[in-house]
Amino acid sequence: MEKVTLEIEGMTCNGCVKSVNKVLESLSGVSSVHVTLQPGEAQIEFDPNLTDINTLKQAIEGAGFDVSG
Ligand code: 9UX
Repeated sequence: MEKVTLEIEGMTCNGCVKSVNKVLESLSGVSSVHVTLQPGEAQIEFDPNLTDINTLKQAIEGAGFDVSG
């Protein structure tokens, strides 16, 4: 498993946090997700054979947020 922390812009409430959690958990290859509002970020554990950081970023952006790091 590989771990990454992505900085997320645009989450303003816990509903947003839940949305981001949900889209990330639904991706194949993602084994653990921890999203926080303050700071706005997601800590993700994933299998690099099944997914990659770009896919994770695109899922977050598809949910309506910006990934800055
Ligand atoms: Mo709360 Mo976050 O209504 O969009 S989910 S601001």
